[in-house]
Amino acid sequence: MAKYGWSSELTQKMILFSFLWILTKANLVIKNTSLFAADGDFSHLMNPSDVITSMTLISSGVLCLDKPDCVSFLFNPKTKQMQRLSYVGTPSGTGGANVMDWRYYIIKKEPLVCEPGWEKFQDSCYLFSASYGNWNSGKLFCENNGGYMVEITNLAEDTFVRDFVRNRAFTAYETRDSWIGGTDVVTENTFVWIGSGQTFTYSNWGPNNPDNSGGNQHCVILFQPSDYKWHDTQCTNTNSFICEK
Ligand SMILES: [Ca+2]
Ligand SMILES: [Ca+2]
Repeated sequence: MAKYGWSSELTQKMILFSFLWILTKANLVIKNTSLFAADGDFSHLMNPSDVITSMTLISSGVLCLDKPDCVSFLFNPKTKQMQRLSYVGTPSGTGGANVMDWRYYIIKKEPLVCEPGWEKFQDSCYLFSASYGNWNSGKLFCENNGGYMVEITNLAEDTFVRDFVRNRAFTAYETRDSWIGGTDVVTENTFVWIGSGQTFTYSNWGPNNPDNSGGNQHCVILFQPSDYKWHDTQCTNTNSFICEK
C-alpha cells in the first residue's frame, strides 16, 4: 500500500553496500557480494519455522552465503530475525501491515577477479609465495597481502592447491614444502585454521601424520615427499607460504 511506500512491481534497487574483499566475520569472508533490496509484499515467502535470529542485515547476508543454496533472504530489523530462501522470490502484490517490518533481499555475486600474481579458484584467490620463512612469518606475509594463510576446507580446493605446488618448479630447498594455515599450537591435536579459528572439517594427512613428533610439531605443511599431503611440523622450520583471500 502506498502508505508504506511499497510498489507492487519488483524494483530492485541497489542500496546499502557493495563490499569487495573486505568484510570478515569470524568464519566467513564475503567477497564481491552485493545485496539488493526489493519492494513489494513478500509475506507469502515467510515460513515461521525457518526464521532464525540474526543481529544485523550484514550478518543475515553472511548466514545466507554460509548456506550454498541460499540466494535471497528476508530480514526484519526490528525483531533481528531472518529467513533464508533458495530461490528468487516475486512479490504477491501490495504490501500490508503484516509484513511492514520485513524486507526482502537478493544476494548477487560479482565475478571474482584476482590481482596479478594471485591464482583464481572457485570463490578465492591464492598466492603461492616465492619467499619463505617460519610459520608465523607466513601468517604475517599473508595478512600483509590482504589475506590469510590458506584454509583448505574441501577436496576440490585441496586438489587445486596440491596440483599447483606439485607442478611448479621450486628454486630453493626452503620453498619445496609450503605452510598452510593449520595449527594445533593452542590445544595439542586440535587443529584449527588460523584465519577463521575454525577446527578442521576436512583434512588430507600424509602417512602417520599428524604425529606431533618430538612433542613440538604444531604447524601444518604440504609435504613434498608425501605428494604434498599434510604433515605437522615444527613452526620454526622454513618453508614457502600459501595465502588465500
Ligand atoms: Ca602438535
Ligand atoms: Ca609430523
